[in-house]
Amino acid sequence: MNDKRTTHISKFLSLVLRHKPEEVGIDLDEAGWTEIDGLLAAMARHGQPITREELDHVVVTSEKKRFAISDDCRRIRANQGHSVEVDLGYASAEPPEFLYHGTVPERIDSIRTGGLVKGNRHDVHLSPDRETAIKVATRRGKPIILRIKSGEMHRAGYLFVCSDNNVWLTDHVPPEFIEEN
Ligand code: HQG
Repeated sequence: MNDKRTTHISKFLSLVLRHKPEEVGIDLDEAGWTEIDGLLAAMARHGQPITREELDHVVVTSEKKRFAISDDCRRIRANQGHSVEVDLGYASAEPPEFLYHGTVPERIDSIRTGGLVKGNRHDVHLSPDRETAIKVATRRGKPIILRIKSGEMHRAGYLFVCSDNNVWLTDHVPPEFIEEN
């Protein structure tokens, strides 16, 4: 399968598994899972036919491991990034002393005032290293990398979880925990 088709399928799966399951008329359970057979049938009905092999290829080759397939191989979900209400069931965890967030110049004034907010997604997304944060920000423009005092936040009682694809999630990062450098 060529890269263009892989990316197209990945984007469509992100859409239905994170944001708009109703786009193809599927349901996600409370943890975000849906039956793969039902998903494939629904995609075919809505003019986006893909095979199980193509789906598996997208899941396995996703550099960011965006999707997970259940142990019995019958269900799929997005590992993070949802805007629909789901409880992914990740246990809260102790973050490293620092995490990183990549943003762009247009956003920085508002971040200085209000901190990092989750916007449409469930959580604020933080990266374990600067390189990943640069990649995230470059999707939107010239990257500005913020260093987050996640250890200090954790000690102050803020909760963090780490998704299966190593994205750190938290509810809000107040400005006093953000370093610009
Ligand atoms: C910004 C990708 C103004 C924030 C990546 C970002 C990531 C504010 C944007 C994942 C703000 C939100 C998430 C404030 C935050 N005022 N702007 N107070 N607080 N922002 O896409 O972190 O491809 O929802 O800096 O790899 O960019 O989806 O979040 O620019 O892990 O798998 O508001 O998306 O993964 O944008 O990216 P997003 P993000 P996927």
